[in-house]
Amino acid sequence: MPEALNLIDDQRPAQRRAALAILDELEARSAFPGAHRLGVTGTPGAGKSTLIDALLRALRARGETLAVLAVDPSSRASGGALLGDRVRMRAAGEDPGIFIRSMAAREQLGGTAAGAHASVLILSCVFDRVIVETVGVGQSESDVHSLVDTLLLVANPSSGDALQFMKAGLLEWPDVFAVNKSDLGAEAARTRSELESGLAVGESASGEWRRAVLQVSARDGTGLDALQQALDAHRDHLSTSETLAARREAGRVAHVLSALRERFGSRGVEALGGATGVANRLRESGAGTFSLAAQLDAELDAALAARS
Ligand SMILES: Nc1nc2c(ncn2[C@@H]2O[C@H](COP(=O)(O)OP(=O)(O)O)[C@@H](O)[C@H]2O)c(=O)[nH]1
Ligand SMILES: [Mg+2]
Repeated sequence: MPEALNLIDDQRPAQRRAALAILDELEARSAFPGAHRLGVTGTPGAGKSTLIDALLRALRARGETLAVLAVDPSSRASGGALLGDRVRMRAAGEDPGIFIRSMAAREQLGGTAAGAHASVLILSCVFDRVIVETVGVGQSESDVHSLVDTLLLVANPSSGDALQFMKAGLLEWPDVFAVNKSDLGAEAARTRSELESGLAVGESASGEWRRAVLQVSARDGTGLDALQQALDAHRDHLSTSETLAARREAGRVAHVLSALRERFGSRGVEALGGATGVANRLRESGAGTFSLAAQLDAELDAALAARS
């Protein structure tokens, strides 16, 4: 597993081509719907890692195998927060049914999105559920949304948090909301109703899935059963309504777009006809996401070279 994940970091041309071929193959062959891809986002300190640890224990006890990809936007694979995540996710222990890996986001989410996208693909071929933990900092919400089937937002029990999400326009992305640390008292209930009223405004955008705000405590286990049920219910909702395939497809397009945008800016993306153009190319070429991204990259390179 670590070898497969390392392959995608290898930038040498031959290795890169081999990696792309492997990823396309995995993508083409992986069972649908396959692993549940769950994103967990929220402000630093909201309790994402602690909550994931609690979920790992509960889901593992049900017989599931799980992988966690912790994406840290502030560091380039330095120690700090990532080490903290390891410490807080103790459930792993020596259990081969649980795999935890950290990656630095500057090179990944919103940076080289390919890394996160490829990692999720590889892990979802092996584990029943893949959990992506990422700090919520504006833009990354839509990035992580395009990586996963279900996005969980973990909030602190504080009005400040709720307000900040609303101001930043972040409420449109998550599918399930959890106000954590309800063991700390009444503030959690207030934050919950604030979030609920914020959601009511954007309700139509979320289609038929009714987004719920749950109150949980990763520390004492309050609300964790309900949270698990909500996460599974969302996944079931997606699978039965056929929106899962559409969401995965949109995720592939988003991956190609962010890879291109990173190198060529939005101008480059426009030259290819924007999101619609890329979606059409994906459909018409029948190519895998990873090799198509590389191919379009080369096309834009050639176009630029021809112009200069
Ligand atoms: N009281 C209380 N503290 C919590 C709870 N969940 C997490 N914490 C604490 O909040 C701090 C941040 O938790 P962490 O999981 O690292 O947050 P992350 O940055 O969102 O991953 C730690 O000190 C945790 O022990 C909870 O349910 N109740
Ligand atoms: Mg964390």
